[in-house]
Amino acid sequence: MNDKIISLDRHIIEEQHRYSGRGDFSAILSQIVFAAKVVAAQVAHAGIVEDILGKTGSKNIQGEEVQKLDVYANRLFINALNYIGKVCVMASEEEKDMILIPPEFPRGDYVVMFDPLDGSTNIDVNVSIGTIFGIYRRVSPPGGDGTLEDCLQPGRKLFGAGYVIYSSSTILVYTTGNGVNGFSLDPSVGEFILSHPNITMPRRGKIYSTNEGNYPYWKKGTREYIDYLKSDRNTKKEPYTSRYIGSLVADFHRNLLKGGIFLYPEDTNDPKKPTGKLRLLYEANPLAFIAEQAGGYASTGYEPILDIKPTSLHQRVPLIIGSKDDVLEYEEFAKKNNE
Ligand code: AHM
Ligand code: MG
Repeated sequence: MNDKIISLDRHIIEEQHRYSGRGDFSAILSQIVFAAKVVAAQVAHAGIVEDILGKTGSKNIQGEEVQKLDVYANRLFINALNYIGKVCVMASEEEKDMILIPPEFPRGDYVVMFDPLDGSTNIDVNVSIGTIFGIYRRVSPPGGDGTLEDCLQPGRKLFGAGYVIYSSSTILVYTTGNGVNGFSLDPSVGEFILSHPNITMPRRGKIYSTNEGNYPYWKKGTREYIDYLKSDRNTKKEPYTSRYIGSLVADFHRNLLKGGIFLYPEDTNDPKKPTGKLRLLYEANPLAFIAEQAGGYASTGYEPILDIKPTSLHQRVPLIIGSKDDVLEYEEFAKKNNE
């Protein structure tokens, strides 16, 4: 038996020596891990507990209001982070406005952005879903409430980022700018254990992941790029493999480990998605930071995701992310034929 198991707690403490030593980030991450464990347990139950998948407002067997899983996860992350005195403001894909710390709790130096349960259309059908988070240092003066300026920092300023996948096993992947590591939840001990040390993304993959039903709405450059991947004209001289789960975290995780490119480009003819679907603050930025840390790359097709200066909390961006050479090649198509 292996008696040198590296738990997530140990890894966090070892990382902490590298950047500050105050333990603020470690405390935040521990709370995220706690909330993720509760979500993982709920997801595991979701198939068998009556009504947990039901609409918000329905009643459970005790006559209590039942929360939809994504609404529940959102509250869980907020309540796990708002009292610890390390965070000054949060923002969530599920909340219209930024989330201030209640008056009774102290304000800290960090800002947390999260998508509590991504891939919501997959909840009801037992397909992998996930949580995504990004952590910044505040730019507003210490002590007071966090501000919108704290929330609207470019991804380049991220201090740490990660995601959790709730799937056949629960896996947490995170980085603090010193490489990317993955941990699997061992349900027998209730701890995340280092299972994927120092993850690096292959320079080029052979998988593409996109909702190809949107093909008619894409710009010419994107259509030509996908045609190219499916042909023998590409660098591999054979068609790429298509894999699309429809949960960003799960599609990204597969491509992170195996190599590949994920695309949610802008839809020129669809007024609902003129700048893509995915959110810059909660989805694109944290995953772009992880991708770059693993040797990959994320782009809108025209500029690196991490360089965008956000202008609003729920801003959407085209997201092309994955193996570096694949994403760079997409940029050539996008820039040449951007109609
Ligand atoms: P959500 O935040 O409402 O769950 O939407 C985000 C999800 C991503 O996980 C996924 O990549 C994308 O939406 C799939 O969209 P589509 O169904 O248009 O292919
Ligand atoms: Mg989402």
